[in-house]
Amino acid sequence: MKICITGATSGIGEASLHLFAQNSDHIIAIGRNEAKLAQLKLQYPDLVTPLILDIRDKEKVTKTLSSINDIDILINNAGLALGMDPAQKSELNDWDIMVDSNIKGVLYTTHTLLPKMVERKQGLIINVGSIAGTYPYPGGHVYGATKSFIHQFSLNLRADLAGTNVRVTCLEPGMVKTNFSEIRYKGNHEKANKAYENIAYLTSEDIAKTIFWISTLPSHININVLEIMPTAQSFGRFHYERRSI
Ligand code: 8X3
Repeated sequence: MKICITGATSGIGEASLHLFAQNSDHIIAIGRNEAKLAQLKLQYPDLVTPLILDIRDKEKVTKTLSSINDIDILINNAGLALGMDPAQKSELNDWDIMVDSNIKGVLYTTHTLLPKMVERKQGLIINVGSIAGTYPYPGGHVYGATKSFIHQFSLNLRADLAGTNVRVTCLEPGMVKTNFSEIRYKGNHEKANKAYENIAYLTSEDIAKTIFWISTLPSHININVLEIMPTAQSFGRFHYERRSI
């Protein structure tokens, strides 16, 4: 099979790449980290095709991917959260970057590759969403909203793809230890590490195994949405402002 993975140079994307490579699948590995892509190519010379690509670059993404006609699985994994301040204190530029990566990047890859999947009457798109797209939390504002978009976009794709044999899954992980927090807290190691302190978090490999499992399902099965959390992560109560009324 031929798998296209965005954000293939770290975290869930990289762990997925390793699993598919161990299965002798061919992988189009998309990322911005040239050195890491070169290392992955060195590790799997016959299986990995590295593409140095920023998924926010509409022209480059559409131009580069339009020449590839035989992708079986597209894993829209690249994305990020920036900042944890409340919306009213956050940076507008961070909002732009999250929208451009988490939403527009997914649109560019999907829009380019989807017609070819429909033509071939086969294909699977796995969009990596997040529990933050369903459950609000302080500081989640635009990050969570971009993942709500991914949730609904995935379901709407399913509606349009009826009868095409092309499948779409939105995979929505909770806390996974990757460089996610390092990026969210903009390099503040202390805050990033604290996020995972004494928590039996999910690992990239846990999610990669789930992605791989979805890819092995027979073509008559479509997982629409799959939410997955560490057992140690759960829900909180509502916040109430108490004052004399
Ligand atoms: C991130 C999940 O729980 O860290 O996608 O907000 S969580």
